[in-house]
Amino acid sequence: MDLKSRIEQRLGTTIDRADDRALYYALLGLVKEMCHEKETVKGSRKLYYISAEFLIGKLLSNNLINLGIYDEVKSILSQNGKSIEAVEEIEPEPSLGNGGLGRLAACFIDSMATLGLNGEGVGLNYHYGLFKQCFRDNKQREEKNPWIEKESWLTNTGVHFNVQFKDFSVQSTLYDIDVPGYDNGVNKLHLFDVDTLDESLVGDGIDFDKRNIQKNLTLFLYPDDSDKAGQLLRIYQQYFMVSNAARLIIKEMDDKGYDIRTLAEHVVIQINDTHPSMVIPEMIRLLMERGVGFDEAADIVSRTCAYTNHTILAEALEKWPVSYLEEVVPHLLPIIRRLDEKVRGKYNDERLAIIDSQNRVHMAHMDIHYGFSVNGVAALHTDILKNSELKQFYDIYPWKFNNKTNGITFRRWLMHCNPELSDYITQLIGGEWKKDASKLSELLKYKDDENVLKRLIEIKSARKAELSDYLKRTQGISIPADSIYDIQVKRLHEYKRQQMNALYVIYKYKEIKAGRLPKTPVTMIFGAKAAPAYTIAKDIIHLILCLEKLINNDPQVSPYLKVVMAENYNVTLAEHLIPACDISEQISLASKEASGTGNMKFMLNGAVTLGTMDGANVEIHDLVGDDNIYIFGKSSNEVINLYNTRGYHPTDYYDKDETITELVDFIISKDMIRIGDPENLCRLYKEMINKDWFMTLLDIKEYIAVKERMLNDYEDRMAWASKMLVNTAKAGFFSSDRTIDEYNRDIWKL
Ligand code: 26V
Repeated sequence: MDLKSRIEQRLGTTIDRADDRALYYALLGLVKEMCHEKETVKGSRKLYYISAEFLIGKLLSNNLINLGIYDEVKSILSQNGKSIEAVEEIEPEPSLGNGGLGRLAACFIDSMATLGLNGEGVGLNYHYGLFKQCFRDNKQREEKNPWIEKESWLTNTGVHFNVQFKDFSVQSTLYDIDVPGYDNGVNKLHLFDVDTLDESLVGDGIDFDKRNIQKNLTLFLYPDDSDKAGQLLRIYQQYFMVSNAARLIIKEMDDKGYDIRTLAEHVVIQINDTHPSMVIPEMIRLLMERGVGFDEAADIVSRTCAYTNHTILAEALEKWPVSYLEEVVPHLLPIIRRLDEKVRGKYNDERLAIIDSQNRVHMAHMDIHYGFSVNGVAALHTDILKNSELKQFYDIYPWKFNNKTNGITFRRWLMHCNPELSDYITQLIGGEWKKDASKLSELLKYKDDENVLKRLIEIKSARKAELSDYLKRTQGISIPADSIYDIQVKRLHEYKRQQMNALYVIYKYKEIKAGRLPKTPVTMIFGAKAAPAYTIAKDIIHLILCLEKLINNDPQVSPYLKVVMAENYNVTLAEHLIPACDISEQISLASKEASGTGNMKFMLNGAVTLGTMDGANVEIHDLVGDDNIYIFGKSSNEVINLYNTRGYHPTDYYDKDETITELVDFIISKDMIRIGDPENLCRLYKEMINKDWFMTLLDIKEYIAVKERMLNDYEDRMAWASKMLVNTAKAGFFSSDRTIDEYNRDIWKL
């Protein structure tokens, strides 16, 4: 049967008579059916990528692309007066991740399937995801984000496990989501759910009884853990995830008739940050239940598990109190204690211990001792792990450490989100880049070709017009399509320094007030969710929203400067923002951003980076060269030194530099207090001059100067377009196909 008939059969009517919702469900069903018709990727060795987050985004269009039927479906719809974009908008976006770490996991499963590797994701099926962000009174409010409908991408597998906690047990159900590779077979994402979940537990906003584990276990990703009940719930979730994962792995070993002692030959477990670390003691425990002795079990598991580190921020490195683990999973404690004793027997160094002197379990330490690989996610990040953060481990296990610079899937982040650019690239250099991204470098021969450069500018302008329409339609926000789009979108965190960008906004506002007008108007776009209990992050959102009100309502300034904080930044919004961007803000304090992956998406779509020498920015700089990126700020070594010597004092900058004093004082100026909440604004002001832990004031002057130079350079349109082209041409290295190929070559060996 042809595609059109298959769609209409599912609709029970003709396409022209169906509404967008009916079309969405028909296509959803069809894609699932086609995935089941496809070959599943097989092999005798299998990778299980365990992750608390899979920020998969909407799946319809991407699956159509990967199945190779996107263009055909699009044209069938349009021949019948329907648009694929309108159908896409019906799909709810699951918010099963926070940011980079979760989105990376999603890119990775796409690449594994595309490369035909036998690797699958394992995680949790959170019904309400992270949260939906709403703005009220210039502040963030959190609401639940339901995404599971009667018909969805989830398939109930009928697989159940019983998971035992201290005082009770719960039953799980495994749901699968198909992951079709681009022009290849289909893998699975496995999401476990608890059978006794009760959605009605959630009251106003995202409040619920954190103690009712049977009913709340898979309601939310990262429930507020600012109190003990929240932290215990995190441990319940983590154990539920890894116990199910370990059971599934053993079941699949059994089904294939493999001896459990050969686990390491047939299985690799990639531990995505420390959230799944309890899989180590849990797997040892399950092996011991099957009669394997402790030492042998520990050895088998050590040859099976590999750990990825995604951050050096101390507060993000998980250390669970022994007493909490006793409350939730007492049966793991004897094993964790023996693992710790083994280490202590070998090394007389407190810094290497698993259980520290304050009776806390260092999850990362357990991963490093009892895993065979430790990797960072960008060259600089891995160097910092080796030379400072984890130096004591690198000294004893140098062979375990390796770098895997992150990547992104070009199917979603170019072919899907920017089809016009994607098609134009194919027109210029052929379509091989879709399977071998390094081929994008062939674009370099057009670096000085005026016709090509003009076309790139046209495509960028079209994306800006589209974004402007989209924001108007979905959020009621107006932005001028003919301005410079300067975009910073990512989780809100002080180290990412959205507050520094806000100080630039203040600077620009004052400049315009003083009559120094930009040649081309500038639109500053922000998007960011703050963790519900992260006070300063929420204060920064408040600051930006107040600046937005002040500036957009000022008739003297708004023709030249617009500020927009887009609500509920998520994958879908990113797909609209990134192709339209001119200036990509990657301004974290050097040494703090492990990699960043937004930086890669922007670059691929022809934005020029304004950034510090941090994370993967360093590698972007190496690739594109000084002329095609704008770098500023202190180096990671200088920053690490400042921390070690306690050498940074914000008052040194605030008191001694008049410009800085004025910018910071503006936060609590009469104009701002009139719009905003004095409590939030004053707290942020004080934080900035007294603490400023992430050194905003250290780099602010250079940041402003370099951004001004960048805006100036934008005026030479041909020179700028050439920078755009070089960025796209050099982005091939950041394909997640390359990253996954390296994981497989060095770690998984599937
Ligand atoms: C977690 C937490 C949790 C407690 C409060 C503060 C805090 C701050 C940061 C984190 C980060 C957790 C790990 C993470 O998401 N890392 C991100 O991983 C991306 C993929 O490798 C990488 O591109 C980002 O640079 C890195 O921040």
